Amino acid sequence: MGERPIILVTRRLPEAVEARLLRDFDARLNPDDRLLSEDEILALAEGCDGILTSAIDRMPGSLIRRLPERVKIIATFSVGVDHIDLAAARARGIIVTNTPDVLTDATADVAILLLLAAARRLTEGSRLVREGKWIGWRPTQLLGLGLQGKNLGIVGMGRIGLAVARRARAFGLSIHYHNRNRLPPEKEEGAVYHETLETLLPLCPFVSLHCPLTAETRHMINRKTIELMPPEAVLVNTARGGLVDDEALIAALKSGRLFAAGLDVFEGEPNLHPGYLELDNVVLLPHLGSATREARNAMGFRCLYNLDCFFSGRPVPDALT
Ligand code: 8YV
Repeated sequence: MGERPIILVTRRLPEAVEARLLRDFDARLNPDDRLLSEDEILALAEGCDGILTSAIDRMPGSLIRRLPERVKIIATFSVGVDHIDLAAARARGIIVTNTPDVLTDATADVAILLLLAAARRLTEGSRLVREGKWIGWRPTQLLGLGLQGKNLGIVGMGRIGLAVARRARAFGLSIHYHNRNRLPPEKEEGAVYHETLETLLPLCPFVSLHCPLTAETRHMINRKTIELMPPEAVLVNTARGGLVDDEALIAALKSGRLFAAGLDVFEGEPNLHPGYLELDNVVLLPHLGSATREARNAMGFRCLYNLDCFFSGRPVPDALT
């Protein structure tokens, strides 16, 4: 076997994934799992053939343009690629790959988890018990919202949106969706398509976000669009924090205009807007969408498969550039 490709791995990965990396590549690991600065990434990428990165390592054009000539592939341990300037990578002839499919179920599960938790006031109930303030069952205690017979609006009907729709039907929800393009009927399975958010939102007491973060979708949930939602609606976000204008959402949760929200992602995470911490009607998770053993292993192996294909001259399945 010839020289093994040298791969910079920006974050600590599941054990089995790192073992395979060390077996098949000359891998530069990050055992302390320290978040690397752009300058550190540049310095460590010296002499590397590829980078295995993650969604919290920002790769703007200014970084990509300065990467050593030798770097030819960036495999990101995520399905989202808003942290990478794809145009800059394309211009440099660098292949960027992501990890679709393998985290679909895990992320859809968390969307449903948050939907139920927000609708049924998990934060308040859990706090009552943990703080020893629960004095007993009462017929009117912490009443939440039922799902049966209501509409769920799914914004972004890709793999994860579809998986959420499948789960939501089991809870008696009817599906409405907004997507760049309408899906073929066999994929819609009865879901109602809306060309715009403006027609979707007024019909949906529950809304779940599943679209990528782009210049067009940034702050799509804002003061104006929240006003379109029915009174006391519930918003779930497992996609990207930047889709939501935090100030607007916090104001709506505070005033009771929205009943609750379930959030797994935040603009500027891990530094979320402090206003969320003061609210009882929001369920907060630390970006756990894909955090199952199964999904994280599969994401790692998907990155490795892309690297294998690239370095052995085969077509790269998840190439985006
Ligand atoms: C990842 C995600 O766990 O894949 C994505 O886009 O947001 C999460 O599932 C996270 O981004 C780590 O890279």
